Amino acid sequence: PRSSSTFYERYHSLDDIYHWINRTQQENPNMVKTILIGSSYEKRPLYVLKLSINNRPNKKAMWIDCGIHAREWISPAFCLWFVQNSLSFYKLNQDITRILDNMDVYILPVMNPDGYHYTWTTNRMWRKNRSVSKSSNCIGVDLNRNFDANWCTEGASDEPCTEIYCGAFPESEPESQAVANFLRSHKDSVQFYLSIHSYSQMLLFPYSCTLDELEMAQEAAQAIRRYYRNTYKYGSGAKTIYLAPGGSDDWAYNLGIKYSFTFELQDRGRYGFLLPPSLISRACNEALIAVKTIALKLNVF
Ligand code: ING
Ligand code: ZN
Repeated sequence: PRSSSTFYERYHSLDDIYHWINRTQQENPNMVKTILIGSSYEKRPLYVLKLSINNRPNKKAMWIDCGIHAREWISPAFCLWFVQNSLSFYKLNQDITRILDNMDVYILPVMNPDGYHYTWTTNRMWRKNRSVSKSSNCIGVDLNRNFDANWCTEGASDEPCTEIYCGAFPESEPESQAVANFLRSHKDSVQFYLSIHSYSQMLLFPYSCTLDELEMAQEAAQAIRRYYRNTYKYGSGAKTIYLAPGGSDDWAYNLGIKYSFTFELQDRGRYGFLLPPSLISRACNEALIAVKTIALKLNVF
């Protein structure tokens, strides 16, 4: 019932998420730092939470971004879930403890704050950011087509009125540029890149992946099946879902981040982007077990 759902079992407005970021940092000063990595087209701050337990030198790291696409509300909900779970179960859950003892975690809860805000106020099904085009009256660039990896080839569009508009040039958008700049300057530590989307229940990796990544995704999908009796497909993005040039996962992989994944969370289309709040905990726990499975296979321990 609604009255007994926790903060993390509900969707939150952008303002609530900004307050949550603030609160989370203040309540956990030893484990959480906030890093401002840039701002959106409409000048909203892009905050990354850094979860870090100790200052051991040469520590490896993982990166998780949520909310590239505005209407995929389960995605920011997962980032909040992940942070909450990590902070609550450190020293209590063996897997979380092992991961946090050995890795820093960077989390960008809402990569597309302008679009997210717009889905709360005006159009629930908005996908892109909210940048104004010089050549058209249509608004918004698909941030997951705006990275410099096979930019604007088949699977993207140079037409601003489409949902998969790639932008005027690679990293033309402040949101993708901020993420790319941050990862470029942290590429020596970041070993694991993860981008959270919905929907369709898939664990995707770049086309030219290694056997390692295939095995990681396979194990993660098996863990989801074992613990939650739910089916996730896995494979390269191009073969499993469709071509998505200019995506952040391919770009991160080309940058040299060895393990790069895109997760498509619940569901498989029944509710689609409108996943009801009652399904948030299931969807997030499934994704969490997949993240843990992959993180524990990284060669950093
Ligand atoms: N899907 C992804 C998209 O950007 C994707 C699909 C991402 C495919 C990355 C391959 C690689 O279109 C959603 N739901 O946004
Ligand atoms: Zn998406």
